Amino acid sequence: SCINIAKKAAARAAVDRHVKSGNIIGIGSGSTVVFAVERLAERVSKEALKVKCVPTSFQARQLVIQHNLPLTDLEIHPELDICIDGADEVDSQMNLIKGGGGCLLQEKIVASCSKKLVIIADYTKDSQKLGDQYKKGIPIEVSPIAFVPIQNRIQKLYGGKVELRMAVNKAGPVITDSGNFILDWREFNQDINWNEINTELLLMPGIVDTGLFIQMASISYFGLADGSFKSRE
Ligand code: DER
Repeated sequence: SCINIAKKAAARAAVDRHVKSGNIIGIGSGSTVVFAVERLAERVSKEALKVKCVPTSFQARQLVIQHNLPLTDLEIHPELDICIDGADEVDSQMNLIKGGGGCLLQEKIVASCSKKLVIIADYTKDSQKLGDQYKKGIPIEVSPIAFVPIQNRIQKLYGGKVELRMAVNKAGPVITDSGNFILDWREFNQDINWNEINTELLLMPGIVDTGLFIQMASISYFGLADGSFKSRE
């Protein structure tokens, strides 16, 4: 599909331009990073690259293991050279909205330990990942006991709608890899200062982290349906 062609183009550009032998690499979560891990495995076998991978989720860990890539973690390698991850939106200031796949907490932790965060995303007419739409809402990871008071407080303070993310193939809410719930905050008034909001949200007891990655990304690669890509930094 043209979306996968676009994802693959972004993923290959990131891996080919930024990964070198000896790198400790953060592996993001979601569908686009699958193409990055495939390209990484290709390069490791073709060029005998020496790399080690720190996963950002159970999904990412399975991906690394399935591609026979060396696995490590933040206890052994607390400083990474690069983290390659997807995003739901990249705005004009290179701030990210992440968490569409519910992995934002470990993604943000691993990204914060990396010298460089490289974002890969598809840029097709129906993916709408670039620009200041904030259409998909902001995911917020919360402690399960606190989700109702936090829902009420966000709606009261900032407006919009805050919904508990329900699972599809399991009864009840999505439970993250860290055992928390995800709230999706939508329909807020557009022109708010995301940096300020993010700081205020992180001060709320019970909020573990947000899907707002403010000024963390170094460069973003957007793949196009024709297999080409463009980058933003
Ligand atoms: O959950 C996440 O943050 C993922 O990285 C997500 O934002 C990107 O997933 P995709 O590559 O499947 O669009």
